[in-house]
Amino acid sequence: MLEGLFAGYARETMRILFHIQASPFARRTRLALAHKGLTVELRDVRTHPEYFEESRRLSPLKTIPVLVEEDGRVLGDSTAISHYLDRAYPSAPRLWPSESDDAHAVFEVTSLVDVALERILDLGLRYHALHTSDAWSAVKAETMERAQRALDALGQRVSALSRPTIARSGWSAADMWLFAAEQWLATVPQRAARFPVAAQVVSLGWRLPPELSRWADQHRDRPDVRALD
Ligand SMILES: N[C@@H](CCC(=O)N[C@@H](CS)C(=O)NCC(=O)O)C(=O)O
Repeated sequence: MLEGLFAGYARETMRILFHIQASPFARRTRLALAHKGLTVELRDVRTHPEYFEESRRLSPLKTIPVLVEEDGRVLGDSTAISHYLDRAYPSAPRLWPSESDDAHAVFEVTSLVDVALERILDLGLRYHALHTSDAWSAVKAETMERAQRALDALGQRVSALSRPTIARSGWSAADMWLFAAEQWLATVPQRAARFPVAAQVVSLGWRLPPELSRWADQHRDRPDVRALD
């Protein structure tokens, strides 16, 4: 059944992840692979244009990350990759908890992270060329209101925690998603001077709740987190 999910790719012996060093989607996928104890050859599509072309050819999604498994099968989208990894490597620690309370918390947090990131990336990158349109300020206000509401809700969720992780069972996809998002949002202003696209993202006017950074502080020294840089 899994075959239908993958495009064919010449057999490789090493698992490959096409990534972008600063991408929160790629970074959370690297955390997911580390949690599963899986090694991967990293191919940065920003520093190597040939890898960019290859990733575009391999996945119709046209986004990063893209995983190429050891048997050559290809899968894009960080969330799809993480669900696949839990099923393909069931004896390794789970990314997505199965117990109901943990599952509820994890699915809520990951969907809030994605609403915030995707709204901000859509306006800051994909549709920013429309910023001179008469409709821009209304679309931007409505979209950013959604993103900010998601960020604020995440701030409330982590403030209510009595432990460092979202799930009682420990480090999970929710922590990976939230940690990578916090890191990206916290550091994008530093990149704004060098990268116009980062400046566009900053110009949207979102606010990173300080509770999120305090929550992330507890995890910055994890070996898998430190290995990202
Ligand atoms: N839902 C996707 C989103 C991935 C995504 O948007 N990646 C960005 C890099 S941060 C990208 O590839 N952007 C290029 C584009 O959209 O053309 C995932 O979780 O992997």
